[in-house]
Amino acid sequence: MNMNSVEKLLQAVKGITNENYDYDKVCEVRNEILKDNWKEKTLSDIASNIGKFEELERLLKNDKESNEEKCNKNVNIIEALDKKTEKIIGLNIDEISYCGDNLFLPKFGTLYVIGDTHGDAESVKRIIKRLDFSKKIYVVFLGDFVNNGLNGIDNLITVLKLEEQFPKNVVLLSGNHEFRETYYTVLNEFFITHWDNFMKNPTDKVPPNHYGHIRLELVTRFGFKQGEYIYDLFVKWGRRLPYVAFSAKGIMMSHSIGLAKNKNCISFDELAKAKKDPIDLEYIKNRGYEDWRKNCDTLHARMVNNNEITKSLLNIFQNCLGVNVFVVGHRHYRSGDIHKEGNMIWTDVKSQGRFVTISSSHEDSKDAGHYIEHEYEYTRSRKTDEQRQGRAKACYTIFREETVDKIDEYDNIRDV
Ligand SMILES: [Mn+2]
Repeated sequence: MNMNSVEKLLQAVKGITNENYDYDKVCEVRNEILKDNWKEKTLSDIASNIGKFEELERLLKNDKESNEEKCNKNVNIIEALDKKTEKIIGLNIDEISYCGDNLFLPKFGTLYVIGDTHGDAESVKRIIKRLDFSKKIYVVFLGDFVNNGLNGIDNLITVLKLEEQFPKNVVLLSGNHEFRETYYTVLNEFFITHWDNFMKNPTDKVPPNHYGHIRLELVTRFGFKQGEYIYDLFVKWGRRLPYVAFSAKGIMMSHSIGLAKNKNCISFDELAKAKKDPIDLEYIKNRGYEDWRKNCDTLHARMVNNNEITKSLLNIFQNCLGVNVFVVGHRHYRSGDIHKEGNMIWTDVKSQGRFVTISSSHEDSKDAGHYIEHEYEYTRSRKTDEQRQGRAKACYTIFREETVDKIDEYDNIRDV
């Protein structure tokens, strides 16, 4: 968005409070701004972005080839695991193995898990600087690479380049943001959800200019046609990504954890096929992202969107798959909390436990925008409420031992 547009929006929203908030007025300005920004740009307009356009196009296309190659060749791992009683701890592999929508990591080597980064390329680069690829390490990103933060394009380029450079060490999982969203939901999030959140908990930052969306970002930086072309590549890439990683150390890593209603067991095979489920694909295509996120009861939809992780849900995964500890993203404002049991009412926050929620975007990063600050602040502002206590800061996790049976605040959690 250029300065002129930002100024126009600021003018329009100036003086708006909870009492006189007028959605139609904001929409009117929104439409004017979009009209200005979304007209076809000439090549000279996008000259400064042309290197990035080509780079992102190449990375998203290359990943297609390598992903298709990687998957499907290890299906026998899943058959063997589903038959074993010890499950994941008994897995004996010496390299990353992709099986359908799952992937498996060896027991030996240090494992780094990075949570939601939401367009925050700066925080991602800060973490990458601390990784020593001359040692045997594995790096797992838990998805949600774009939206809300301000630099989704650079964030995608950064993680895709890292994966390209170190394919034997780096894995990218999908979250609930690696999907096609209609302009309706994009704008709804941009102008309504964030605005409402801001009004409930105002800070000195101006909200509409401090949230990004990858579809708007691509169109604004590359022009409408080129932006939509990359968006299409991005959406296809998101659908191909695996979404659950298991380490033979005994760790399960995923954007969130969930099961369809009335389900009380799970297998590696079901997890491996969930993103190819035609019902899931049709639902998102016909009903749209928002409806899919809230109402679709497929395994995949629940696995990446669920916000209610309970003790009994974790017990199902522990008993059926042999997982000891769980690392998830998605719940940004609970970042850094380690739970002994795993419970939506969050009464069991401990310094040691089997379940941790991590978000890896630092609120002071220039690419983080206003979103993450707001998310973390939500937890901190409720320090008097026992159920709302927690670290609520950007972090990632490290697991060094061959077998992991708990997560420890001091051994495993690092600040970004
Ligand atoms: Mn998420």
